Formats: sequence, structure tokens, C-alpha cells
Amino acid sequence: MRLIPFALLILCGAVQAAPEVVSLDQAGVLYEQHCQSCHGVNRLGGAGPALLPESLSRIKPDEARAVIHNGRPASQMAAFGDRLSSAQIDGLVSYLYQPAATAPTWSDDDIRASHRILADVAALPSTPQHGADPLNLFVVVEAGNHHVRVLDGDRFEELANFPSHFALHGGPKFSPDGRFVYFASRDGWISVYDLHNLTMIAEVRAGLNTRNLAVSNDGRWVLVGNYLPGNLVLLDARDLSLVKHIPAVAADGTQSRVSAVYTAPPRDSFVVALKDVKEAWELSYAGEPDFQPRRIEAADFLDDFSFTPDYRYLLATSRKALGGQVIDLDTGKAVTDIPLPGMPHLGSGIYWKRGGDWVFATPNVSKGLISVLDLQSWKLIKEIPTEGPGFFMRSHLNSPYAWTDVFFGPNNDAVHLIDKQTLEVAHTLRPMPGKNAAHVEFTNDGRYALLSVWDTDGALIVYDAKTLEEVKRIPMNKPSGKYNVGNKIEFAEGTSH
Ligand code: DHE
Repeated sequence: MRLIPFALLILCGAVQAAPEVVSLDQAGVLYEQHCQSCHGVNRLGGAGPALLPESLSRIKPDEARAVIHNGRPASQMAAFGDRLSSAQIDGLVSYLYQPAATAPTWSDDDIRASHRILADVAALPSTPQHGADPLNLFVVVEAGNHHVRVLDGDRFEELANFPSHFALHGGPKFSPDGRFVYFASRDGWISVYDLHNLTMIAEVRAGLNTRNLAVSNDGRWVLVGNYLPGNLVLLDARDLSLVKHIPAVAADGTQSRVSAVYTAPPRDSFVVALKDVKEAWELSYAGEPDFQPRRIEAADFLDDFSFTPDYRYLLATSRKALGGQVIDLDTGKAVTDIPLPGMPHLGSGIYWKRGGDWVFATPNVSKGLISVLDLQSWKLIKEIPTEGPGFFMRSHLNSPYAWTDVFFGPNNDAVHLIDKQTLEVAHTLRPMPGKNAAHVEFTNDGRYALLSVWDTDGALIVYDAKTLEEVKRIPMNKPSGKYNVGNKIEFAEGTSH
């Protein structure tokens, strides 16, 4: 018998066991072979989402690894576990979290080239064609399968169900008459949909990584706030054609990302939070606007803000400072700090009258408590303990309760109803025990509250807002936000703006 030398055995073993290491260059080649056809040259996105570090910031590398290996159910993302080795998948994951070799750009020409008109609005009827109350429709984002459903808010029947761009985020915004709804996806796709005719009108990619959009109160303009590139993109609200882009550059020349943009109806202006410079901007859209920003010095970088009911003040939050500040839009001065200890999910705060005075309340994403502030003195009135940190809060003028979810932790199936006068938790509901309950929106008259069970086998549940009885359950795949047209266009108390 021929003996294999011991050293050779060791060597063979070492060769078999040694982890194959895939360099970033090799991973780049793998990307071109396996991923580019869907995710685009330079990872900018295509049929599949963009895969830039900015786009992946909310996904942990382990999750990205699992998606490449197993694919993503209910999407076109195939499983590559049988085609790529673990080392190759690891290499690809490292590659995706690296900045692109060529810094990504998105020019006016790119925006124009992405613009698609999908229906001729002038040829469509200008009155609702669905027979339901146009001011009591609900637009529901079904995040699990990237779809949007339109529901009749009187009968809770579905009027339409259509695919959206990948990962819509933030509240859709409406034209002042409620006919058109505007969506923004995290990858920068903006779409406009006609709720009278239940048809998509146009879409455009306004950026590579977008925060949110706002619609002017005269219905003429859409302003999009982007992280990548750091700018504002102004679109014609009729068909989303590009008007111009406005670089987010501070007075001292520092480039910034845009945190968020909202419309301030009584001021006829857009108000903008900047993430990397200590400025808030106001851009008037009254008359024939030039969209030159009025720069307001802020006491900190801004992640987001809410308005007071009269739109004079901003309650602005900054994740870096773990707190907030009040900015007076009339004087352009920061007035005071506000205590928000656990960082609100931005855009989540609501206000209501307690006794004769306005109060403002918001959940905190890193602490199980609701902060309630007095809007006259800016003082903290109460921190209401909850079963865990929450994301969203909602009420209605006709409801005695503010509904708030417990989004994180073992009790994320709970929803608290806070008595708006005593500021105590009056009821705790568990709509589907063990499944994450989140995000509520009321019908226009406040009689019913619609709640999401944020699960693959989830549901949209309709409650009688007074008796708290369940009225209807519509199965859905991770329904996230839902938006009542009437509440939105009235900028109603208790809903998001
Ligand atoms: Fe949101 C609204 C920011 C993570 C679902 N979110 C908003 C808004 C901002 C914001 C600024 C208000 C914009 C608007 O409505 O015009 N969100 C952020 C973040 O900074 C954060 C913490 C991290 C991030 O990477 O963006 C974040 N948000 C999330 C999520 O993980 C959620 C739960 C799932 C998702 O879709 O990504 C989520 N955000 C939402 C929803 C709204 C929202 C459903 C609209 C709420 C509304 O009722 O109007």
C-alpha cells in the first residue's frame, strides 16, 4: 500500500478547510454577473431596489446575506444559495455595504429620462368614478408585497389594489381637493395616482435615496427631500415633470442631506429640515415663487419636526442631541429646548386640546413612554409609561383617546388607548396576540379606527372607535400606514401632516 505523506494529508485538509476569501474586486464581478441586470449598473437600482450603502442602512448584513441565499418571498428576488458559495455571498454582502467605486450621481437629465406619463389626465373624467365618498377613502400601503389598496371608508370594501415602487416610506400626500395622491419610495420614485379614476398618472425618479415629499396647498408643486443626492427636487404636481433641483447647501457652503419637507398651508410655504447643517429652510410658494430658501438658524441639526396647530412654531427633533428645540418661524429664532428623551419616530407627534390648552404628544422609539408637552409653556406635562417603545400615534377630534402602538419588544402586539384628558392609559388592546400591532387612522367622522397588524399573515382591523368592538378584519401582508383622504386634506387634528 502506498502511504500518503503526513505533510501532504495536512496540506489537503488545510486546502479543503481553508475559507475561500472573495475580494471586493471579485465580488464586483459577481455583482455584474448575478445582480446587475435587476439592481442596475453602479447599484443604482432597476427592476430591483438600489443596493447602495445608503439604501441598505436599515438592513443588517446578516439579513442581506439571508436574502441573497434564500431569496425574498413574494418578490422577484431569487435564491442564490445553490449558485454561490457562502464565501461568495459573504463577499457580495461586504461589497454592497461599501461605497460605490464611482460616486453615485443623479442629474436633471437622469430625472427627466426616468419620467413616465402613464395616463392622460385631460382625457379622464374629473369627478369620482367609484361611487364611494371621495373624502372618506383610505389609501393603505401594504409593505409586505409593495402594493397599495384603496378602500371605501364607509363600507371598508376594496376599490383598487395596485403595485407600488419598492419600499414606499412616509405618508402619501394629497392634492388639496383629494383627487390625486403622491407616493415616495425610499429609492426616490415619486408616483401620482388619480383617486377619482383609480389609475396611475405618472412617475419619476427624483433621487437615489429619498426621505419624503410634500405637496403645496395650492396643488401646484411637489417638493421632494433627498439624502442622495443631498437636495430638494421641485416637480410640477400635474404630471411630475421636473421644474428644478435645489442643492441642500448651507450659507457657509456645507453640503447637507435633507431630513424632511412639509407644507405649511397657512404660510403658503414648504418648510425643510436639514440633517447635516444647523439650518431650517422655508420656501414660499405664494404667487409666482422663486423657491429661494429663507434660512433659519437652528440650535442643532434637524431630523424632523412637527408644527404647532397655528403653524407658527416647529417642534424639531435631533437624534444627535436626544432632545428637541422649538423654532419660531415668524422671528426665525430658536426659542427653547424640549425634552424628548427617547427619540420620536419622526412625523409621529399629534396635538389635541386638553381642557382649554393645546398639548402635543409623541412616542419615543428608544423608550417605552409617551412624552406629552404643553404647547403654551413648552413644558413636559407627563411621560406616560407604555409596554414598550412605539412608532405611531393617532387620534381624532371626536375621539376621547389617542391610540399608540408598542412597536418594539416582546409586547409589540399591544396598542394603548390614552385618555386625552387624564393622560392615563384607559385601554390596552391586543388585536392579534403575538403579532405586531401598529399605526392607526380614523375615518373622516372619527367613528371607526383602522389598525395594522404588521405581519406577513397580518390584517387591517376596523374598530368601532367608541365601543372598541372589532367591525371587520381584512387579511393583508404587512399593512403599514393608512391614510384617510378627508383627514389628510383637512390637516385634521390627531393625524399626521
Ligand atoms: Fe418612518 C413617516 C423617518 C423608519 C414607517 N418616517 C416618516 C416621516 C419621517 C420618517 C421623516 C415623516 C415623513 C412624511 O410622512 O412625509 N422613519 C424615519 C426615520 O428616520 C426612520 C427611524 C429610519 C429610516 O431609515 O428612515 C424611519 N419608518 C421607519 C420604519 O422602519 C417604518 C416603521 C417602516 C418603513 O416603512 O420603513 C417606518 N414612517 C413610516 C410610516 C410613516 C413614516 C408608515 C408615515 C406615518 C404617517 O402616519 O404619516
